[in-house]
Amino acid sequence: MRTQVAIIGAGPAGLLLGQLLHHYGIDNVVLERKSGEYVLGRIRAGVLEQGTVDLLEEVGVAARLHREGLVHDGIELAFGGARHRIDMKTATGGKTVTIYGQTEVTHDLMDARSAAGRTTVYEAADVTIHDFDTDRPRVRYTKDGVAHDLDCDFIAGCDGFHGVCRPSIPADALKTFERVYPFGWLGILSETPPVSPELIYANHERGFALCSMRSLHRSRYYVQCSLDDHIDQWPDDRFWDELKHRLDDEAVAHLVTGPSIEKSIAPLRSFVAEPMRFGRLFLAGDAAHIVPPTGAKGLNLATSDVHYLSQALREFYAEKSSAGLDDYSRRALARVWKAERFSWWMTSILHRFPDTDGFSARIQHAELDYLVGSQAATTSLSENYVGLPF
Ligand code: RFL
Ligand code: PHB
Repeated sequence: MRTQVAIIGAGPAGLLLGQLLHHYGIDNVVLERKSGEYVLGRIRAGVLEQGTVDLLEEVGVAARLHREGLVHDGIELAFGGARHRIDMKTATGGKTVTIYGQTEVTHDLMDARSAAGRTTVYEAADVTIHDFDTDRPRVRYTKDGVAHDLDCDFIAGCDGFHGVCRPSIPADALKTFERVYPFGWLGILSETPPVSPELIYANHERGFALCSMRSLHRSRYYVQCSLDDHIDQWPDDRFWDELKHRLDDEAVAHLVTGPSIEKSIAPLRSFVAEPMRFGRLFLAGDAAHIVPPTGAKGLNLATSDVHYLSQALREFYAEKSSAGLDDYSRRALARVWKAERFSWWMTSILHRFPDTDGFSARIQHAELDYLVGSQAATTSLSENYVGLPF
């Protein structure tokens, strides 16, 4: 088989890149290790920046998002027993975020890809990438026990943090930067109405908590937990009790509890690999960088990466210019590092760290108090949360 761009990974980065390239008339094949159902079963992001929504619109996959997504104008910060609203729409001159699950985005992109008639190989095993330091890269994989070769012009490594593309780059050609946080997030999904119309980010002496949602009848809640915790130690009752401890009285009075339909623990990490290109291999999304989820930036960064990459590939095919490809890593990383900074900062002001003492707890409170009291600080938080321009 031959294609112009071989895309490894059918997460949001790979599928959106495939759709953008299709839109520009560039042939592409997506290879995914798991089944389509497995990919759709992963409960992950929920907050889409305006730029992400715009890009989905550009490729014609935003109809259901506009029908079912919830537009949020702000968030609430809870600390010291009270809640404070951050009016992001006013602070940013009209920008908002949309609550629409990553699962739904993936679903819509899968449907669009089938409709476009582009090839996706699910359950592609043993994917390996070759000769990407030449003009004739090649991908090998096995499907149903049969080995296949895919020749291509470029390889897009959209295969997430644990994928095969980044580790295939010679170690001395990559520089990596990492912070591993000493806690995780325990998350549950439940068929209950959200406790409040907007997301609540809570700083509490027992640890961080987040009240999010997927719709008006489906809630997503998180509590900071220990890295040693196992979900078996967290029956639903214990989860709801812990969440109530970390919320203000009014939220507790409104909280509707119910059985969890999904429960998982995610570790928190910051990670960046530089550069995001080696020869004709380009990394995008979690394959190149990870942010802790506190800033709701992971999926949105995957989106901005593939926006830059699709533009560069379009320029290459339409104008025979490599300028965009040569500038891809620099351009993407400039935005990545700003989101890394924001996500690290949100994590640091909202969580309880093992060395959080009276001094650092008061510094956190002072920072949160300043955030809700100063227009300048509110604007800074808001413009990062709704998403910096592409
Ligand atoms: P993905 O989604 O991991 O997709 C990579 C795909 O590659 C496949 N793959 C391979 N395929 C073939 N061969 C191989 N050798 C392969 N190895 C891997 C995988 O099976 C997979 O299908 O990466 P992508 O596309 O870069 O997308 C990134 C996002 O998924 C991620 O950044 C976000 O989910 C992060 N995130 C959030 N981001 C936001 O923007 N807003 C949020 O509100 C938000 N909340 C979250 C989050 C992530 C979370 N977890 C679980 C880490 C909340 C949580 C709890
Ligand atoms: C989510 O709804 O899963 C979610 C929302 C906001 C975040 C992280 C996760 O910051």
